Amino acid sequence: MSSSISSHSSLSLNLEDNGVYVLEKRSGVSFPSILGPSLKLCGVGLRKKSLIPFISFDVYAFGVYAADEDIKQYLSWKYRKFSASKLQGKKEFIDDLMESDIFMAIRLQIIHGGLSIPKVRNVFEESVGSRLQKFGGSDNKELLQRFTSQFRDEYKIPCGSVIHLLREKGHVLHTLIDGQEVGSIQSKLLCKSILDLYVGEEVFDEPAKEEIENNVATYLRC
Ligand code: DAO
Ligand code: DAO
Repeated sequence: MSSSISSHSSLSLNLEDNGVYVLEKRSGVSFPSILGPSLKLCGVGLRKKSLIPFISFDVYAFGVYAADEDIKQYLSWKYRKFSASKLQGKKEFIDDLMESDIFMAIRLQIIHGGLSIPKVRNVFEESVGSRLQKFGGSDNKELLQRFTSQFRDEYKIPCGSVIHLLREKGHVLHTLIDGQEVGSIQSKLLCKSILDLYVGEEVFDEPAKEEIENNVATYLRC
């Protein structure tokens, strides 16, 4: 994939916020309500990881963002006639959000100290890998490999590190660690698989998903 400059590219590396924050209460992490000129916060949540039954720890807090203009452009014609409560849990609506060419971002802030990259890679071989399989079938080893190989062993993600996963126009997934781009991959399947972890059928944080659905439904109209 060439690194052609899309209309959002220069902005993605300059994700300034507007100074208004939303608190993820359980972790105490706050998220800017706006990222760059077009991304609006849709919801915040917590990613936990269980080690053994009943014992889990918090890995990162996350915020899900979307460009409200894109939501209007791609989803309004089909869904604006439904109330937010009608859209809650509607699978087709979520599928369209995940599959349309809507500029979106996930911002992760690491809470758990001492995550080593090899450990992290193993964990998302499981999480992202299972979604690639779910949506794309068994033949996606190469794509998973391309995604995970962006994260080199020598990278450090101490507590407080901020990671952005940006889905830009054309289903290009850019990954930034503390503001530095570490790679980009053009794949609709990969973008959908990542979003599915936060807004799909079996998510890390169910109340966060409801909040996201609700806000996306609001952005359809205003
Ligand atoms: O610390 O021993 C441990 C367990 C490590 C679990 C790693 C979970 C990583 C989850 C993905 C993080 C993506 C930034
Ligand atoms: O939480 O299991 C999960 C999936 C996380 C999605 C991928 C996050 C990528 C973060 C890379 C940081 C490692 C250097």
